Amino acid sequence: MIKENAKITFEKVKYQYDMYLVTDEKACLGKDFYKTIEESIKGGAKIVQLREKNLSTRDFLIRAKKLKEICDKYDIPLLINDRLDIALAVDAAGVHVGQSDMPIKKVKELIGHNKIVGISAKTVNEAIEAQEQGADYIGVGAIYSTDTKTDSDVITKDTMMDIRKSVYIPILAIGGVKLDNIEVLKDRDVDGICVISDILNQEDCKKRTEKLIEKFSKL
Ligand code: TZP
Ligand code: MG
Repeated sequence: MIKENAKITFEKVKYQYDMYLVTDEKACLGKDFYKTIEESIKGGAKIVQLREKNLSTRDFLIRAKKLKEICDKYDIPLLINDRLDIALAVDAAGVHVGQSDMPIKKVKELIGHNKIVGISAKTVNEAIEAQEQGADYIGVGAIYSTDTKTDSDVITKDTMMDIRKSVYIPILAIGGVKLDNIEVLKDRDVDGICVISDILNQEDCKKRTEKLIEKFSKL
């Protein structure tokens, strides 16, 4: 049993969360969806979450399959937002859930403990509970209000710092994170940034991803 757990831990430590790209076709502003994501991966995105709010199950599956091929080509994990069934169908690296989605414990039971399961949290209690349930990372935000997700409340710096002090698993800043405001994360001791529009909106997504990584690494 110990050996098995050790293997799982070993497999997971290879994952890095510093530059976490979340997809949104609208944010690609008409550019080819797959090429845009691939450019960001070339620029250094270390993990991709396929987040689709308006696709039919059939189209979501097609998109997930294609994106999985791209992620496999670069040997980076693909996570699926919310839809455990889609993640299982394409053998994705894991799932990202929200507070009202399937609880982490249940997701892990179903998908397997060697997969990545992340969750969004806004409070210390949510973060502690996520860690207790076995979350592999926590997305914390919104840092700024964002047109990409208009119903996401902004959290304060104090809340972010309190969450940081309360959990040891990686915490990632999400919501309105941009190249020209990333300094705000200084001292917050976050392990990574989750970005949609500030990457996907760009003409040169590769360069933008590189710049974000460089600036984040110097905070
Ligand atoms: N969860 C909280 S804010 C957000 C999500 C999915 C959207 C982030 O998008 P952007 O464009 O990087 O602000
Ligand atoms: Mg959700």
